[in-house]
Amino acid sequence: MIVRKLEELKGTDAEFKAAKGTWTSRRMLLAKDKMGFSFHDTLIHAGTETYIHYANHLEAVYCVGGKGELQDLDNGVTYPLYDGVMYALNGHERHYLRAEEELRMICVFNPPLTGREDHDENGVYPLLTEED
Ligand code: 9YT
Repeated sequence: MIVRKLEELKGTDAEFKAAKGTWTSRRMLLAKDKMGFSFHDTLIHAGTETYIHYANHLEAVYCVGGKGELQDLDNGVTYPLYDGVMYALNGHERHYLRAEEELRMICVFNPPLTGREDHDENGVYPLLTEED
């Protein structure tokens, strides 16, 4: 069994801040844990906009705090985000995340992240494995 506490991840490599500064991901389970998915507690910082395209991953996200919106660029629909809203990117949809107030998002990725991934200029995470 694996038990981890958010307070213990703070200040370690598992607390990953995006180069663009719009989000911070506390990566609680990673590829090395051999669960088949990774599990993150992510903060999308207030007043930011992030363009994302997970071309190589599936992601489900559950908002547990804050206020913002998700814009699906593939169908043009914008969804409000607040505590209790879940979305799953089952079609690699290009999207924007906008945070009016800091959003707290619980995320899972398949395949699992290794912990070093950040968005490139196209909003994509590279497909890394533990061997990379
Ligand atoms: C919800 C979302 O995609 N936020 C960007 C960061 C990502 N979830 C991560 O790496 O934790």
